[in-house]
Amino acid sequence: MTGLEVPETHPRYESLVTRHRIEEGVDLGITSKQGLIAQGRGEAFDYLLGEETITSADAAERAAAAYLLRADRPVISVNGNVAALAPGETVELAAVTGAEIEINLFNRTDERMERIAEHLRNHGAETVKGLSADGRIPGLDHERAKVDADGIGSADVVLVPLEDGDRAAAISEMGTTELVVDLNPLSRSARVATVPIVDNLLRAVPNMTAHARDLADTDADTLDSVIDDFDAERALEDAEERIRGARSSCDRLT
Ligand code: PTJ
Repeated sequence: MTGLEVPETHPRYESLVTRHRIEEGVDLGITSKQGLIAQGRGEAFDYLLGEETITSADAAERAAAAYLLRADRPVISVNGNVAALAPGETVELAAVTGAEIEINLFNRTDERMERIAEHLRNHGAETVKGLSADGRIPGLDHERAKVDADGIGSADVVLVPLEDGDRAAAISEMGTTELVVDLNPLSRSARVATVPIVDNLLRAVPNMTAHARDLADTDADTLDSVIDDFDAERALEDAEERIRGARSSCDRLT
């Protein structure tokens, strides 16, 4: 269900669905207007990547799934773009990996926090963290630093899709293992991440869930070897190479 009158055969179908969801998110008061700009930036990178999950991103998604399954206190951070683009998919990933969901906003207002929490509950979330905001990420100004002490504040692994570079760096400084979804392999968020996932959130979240399902019954040693085999530096280089040689991957897009 997209509410969008575009045939699925359209070469830019996924991109048009994404734009539509973000637009709806703004109308619903869950996505910020800056979220539209962030989406545009992401879309440009996605175009250059060929609007598909490249092999190294798939490996990153598998490693991220392994990290979430191995964690004692995993948390998935949700902002206004994530809530608009993949609410049900995020709830599903949390359920499969045993992660908490926490709303963590760059442009934080009580009204947006409440609306996003309601939106996530409507998509099946039982518990949504972020509203008590009794913890702080050190080194950030007040609003952006607010987290739940028993959520991101004490998590060992955090998945932060579409994070702003400053906060991604501050979370990583806390010693938290950070899994970042960002289509820009040059962004600070991607570069400070333990696992940079250079892929569209719309593809990355369901693919992480599929990997988590596949890995759910494997032993700790197998999960550790998935984690150890992943090379973050190589994944970033691979995405950059793909972007630099974009002409062939873009040929089929209009
Ligand atoms: O809802 P809020 O208030 O927390 O604000 C959220 C945004 C995203 C507006 C805020 O965090 C922000 O301004 O982020 P930036 O600094 O623009 O960074 C967003 C990054 O996400 C950019 O590097 C984009 O390339 C990337 N991006 C955008 N859309 C997607 C994406 N990455 C993956 N999938 C996308 N759909």
